Amino acid sequence: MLNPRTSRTFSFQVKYPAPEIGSPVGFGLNLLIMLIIPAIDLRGGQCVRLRQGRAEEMTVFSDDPVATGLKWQAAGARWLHLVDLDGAFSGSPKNLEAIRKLRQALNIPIELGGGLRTLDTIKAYLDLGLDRLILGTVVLKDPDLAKRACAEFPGKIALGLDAKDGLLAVEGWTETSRKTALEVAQALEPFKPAALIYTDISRDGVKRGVNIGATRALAEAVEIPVIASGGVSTIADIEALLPLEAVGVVGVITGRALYDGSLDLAEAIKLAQKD
Ligand code: AMZ
Repeated sequence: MLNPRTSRTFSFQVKYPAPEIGSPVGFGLNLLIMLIIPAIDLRGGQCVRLRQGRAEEMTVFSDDPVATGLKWQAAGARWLHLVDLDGAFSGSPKNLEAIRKLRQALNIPIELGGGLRTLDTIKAYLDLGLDRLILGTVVLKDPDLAKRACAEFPGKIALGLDAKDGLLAVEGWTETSRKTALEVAQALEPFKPAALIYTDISRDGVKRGVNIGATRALAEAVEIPVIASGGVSTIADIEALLPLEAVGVVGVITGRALYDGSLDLAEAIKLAQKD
């Protein structure tokens, strides 16, 4: 039997791309599917990973974001998570050329965050063909703008809730606020953001395992689909997250583990598509 949360999750997941006939992501019933979403973080046009978001602890994994994106797409990814790190640190979009090229080269949907701080920028990136935009800093610093964006672009705005010791961080994670992910998510829930992307900063880029407890607590407290992020290291982390699909965790973002090979994307996708 489908429970309401599962069907909500399901309709969210099958929206893009149209499921192929015979695919395990077809309109069959009772499938529990979690999206495994590969991440590309851009700095100076290159694919990089930071440790716990610190700009000075950066590893360059590739100078060819399009090749990287095509690789994840070929491995079966159904979404790409893209972060304009220069944008997040500076407060306005950078890396436009790389983002444009990725959008042109890939046919899977792309979500983008980093430096999206005005309605005009949001509109410009949607016009570029990006499928979902992630708002971080403005959610805390200008919640009215975040609410307007959710209302004006239904289904297109995700909230990036990035927590350091339980409190949300903004401005490239260089500033910590006094608010928790839970209270901010509940305050914006009436404006129907498409998803909450919850990152435990202390785990991001250090492969310590996902913060299952905090991710579950957030998903249980709201009706908005939740995507977990930060800490994935091996297939065991994916396995540990799968039960959270029942409470509305619809996906997990992974970066460093894919780049260094400790997680195989195709294998993780296969595991997450089992019914
Ligand atoms: O790694 C970091 N220091 C970092 C990062 N990955 N800082 C911000 N971000 C990401 C957030 C979200 O996707 O996870 O940038 C986006 C938020 O950007 P902004 O400009 O809206 O705060």
